[in-house]
Amino acid sequence: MYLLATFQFLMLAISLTMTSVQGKCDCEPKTNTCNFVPCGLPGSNGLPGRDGNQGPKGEKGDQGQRGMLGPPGKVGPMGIKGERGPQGPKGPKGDKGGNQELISLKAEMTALQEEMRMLQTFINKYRQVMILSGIRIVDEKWFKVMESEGTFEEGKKICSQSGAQLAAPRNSKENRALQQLAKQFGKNIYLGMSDEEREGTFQYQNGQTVSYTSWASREPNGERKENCVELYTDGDWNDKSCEYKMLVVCEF
Ligand SMILES: [Ca+2]
Ligand SMILES: [Ca+2]
Repeated sequence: MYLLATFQFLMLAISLTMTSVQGKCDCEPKTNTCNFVPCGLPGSNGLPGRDGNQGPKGEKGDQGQRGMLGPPGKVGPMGIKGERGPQGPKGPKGDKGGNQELISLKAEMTALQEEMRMLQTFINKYRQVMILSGIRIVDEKWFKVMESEGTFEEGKKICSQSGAQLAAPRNSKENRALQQLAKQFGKNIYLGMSDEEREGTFQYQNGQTVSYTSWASREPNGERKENCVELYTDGDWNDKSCEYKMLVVCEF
């Protein structure tokens, strides 16, 4: 027992001595030696460790800077029409026109008078040409010589084909126009009327009773033998047989 205790005491002393020497080791880089225990080469880095646990939530950061202005949006629907605003104040009275306006007005009148003169000249020439062509105008009615000769029935047909009818004066003015045509062409004219349906009662082609007449003295006198009417070159009328050849004049 005594030996064993001595031996353990010695080992403990040695162990304490070596621990003390290692704590004072002074390694030199060039020789990697020390006085008592040689130093080893440094080992390589180990593998990265596992991710740690999630840290606590941080504090709220500061407000960021304002962003750039975005593009304009779509046009919205039209709004409701607003109420009419109050009438504005009356404006100042305008300046009185000068002589220039009067001069301009006179120039326009002069130009207009010249145009009217030229138009009247044109109308006179046109009327002369129409007269020479056998045309007479009374108000809105036109009389035109269509053929130099024709019976009453032939005359009615000729006028009808042109959308017109045999001339039948309704007043002295129209009768005078037909008289001028008869005189111009030197021939009597069959008028658009007859008493064929009812002796003694003359009617226009549309069936209406004649309202204006210009009978010559002692006319009409033909009774059943004379049912048509001719206009003399002096404008007087005579009941006449319908089979003669006379100037054919239509009214439009
Ligand atoms: Ca008769
Ligand atoms: Ca007669």
